Amino acid sequence: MPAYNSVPLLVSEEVSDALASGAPVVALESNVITHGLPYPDNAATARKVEQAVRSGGATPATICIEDGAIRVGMTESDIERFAVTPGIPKVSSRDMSVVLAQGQGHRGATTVASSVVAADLAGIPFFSSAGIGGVHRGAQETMDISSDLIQFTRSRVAVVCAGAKMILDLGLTMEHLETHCVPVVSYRSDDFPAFYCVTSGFASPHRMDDERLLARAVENHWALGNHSSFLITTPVPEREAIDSGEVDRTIREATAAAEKDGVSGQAITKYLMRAVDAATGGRSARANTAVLVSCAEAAGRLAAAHAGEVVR
Ligand code: PSU
Ligand code: MN
Repeated sequence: MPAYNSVPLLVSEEVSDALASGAPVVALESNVITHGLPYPDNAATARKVEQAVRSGGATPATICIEDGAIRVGMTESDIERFAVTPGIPKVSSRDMSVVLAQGQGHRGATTVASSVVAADLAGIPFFSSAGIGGVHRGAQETMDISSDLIQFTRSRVAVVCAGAKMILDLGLTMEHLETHCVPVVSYRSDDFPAFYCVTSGFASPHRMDDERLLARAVENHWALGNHSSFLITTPVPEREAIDSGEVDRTIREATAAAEKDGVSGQAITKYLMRAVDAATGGRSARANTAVLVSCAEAAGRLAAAHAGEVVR
């Protein structure tokens, strides 16, 4: 086997101290900063999400790529820089090698897939995101399936999320996860959620309410020899939720408009989300923050339970 150069991994002092002492850490993506809400709400939200991880009992580690290195644990000023700089590319797992090689002056905002790659490399067992990528509506024709789902079959990370957005085909997304042996457990809920909708209309394959048992299930998955992810869903609090019927109609209209405007591939998520935000008068943008915060808080709590349960 030829030896490969290792990828520069710049782990912040706080995160590296936490990892060295076996304290819980939750990895976070940066694509949500650059491709989610507009400035300054994106920066404010990223700070709230980090705070939510802390109130759950863990250390946040927001991930990005900058100057040829993977940064694990962005500082306040890193977050601000990413939030204000236009045009930072969305970097999913297949793009990482290229952006890292480009080096100085190149930045990348990590998706769920690439953040999970980085978390696995850094030895961080938990990651939190509001919504994972999934199988797109019409994927039978377009073959648009998020790399997030594929990366879950390769990285050993527990992923906490509120399911995926209604803009996706959630039935097919769940089928895909099942086919690829990715466990799905809903924490304190019976249903697979749909981002800012409490339910997708699909029952979850498993429900667990006890964090310690959930931590054991995660460890069992890895002890069984699986080098893959473990999906944990948690729904947005009811008072912040949005009615799924309302969103569904908007998405259908926006999907048709996107096709007419020739928007597809990597750009489709942002396009559809902006359409939903406009149709709900900004209510979905607020709900978006609520979902990120509630997932991060649950992830902090679950990572803390996991760290207490597992001695490596
Ligand atoms: N889902 C959301 N908001 C997002 C994304 C997904 O509700 O911003 C982002 C995440 O970074 C996710 C990525 O990992 O989009 C998936 O993109 P694609 O479908 O192109 O793989
Ligand atoms: Mn895609």
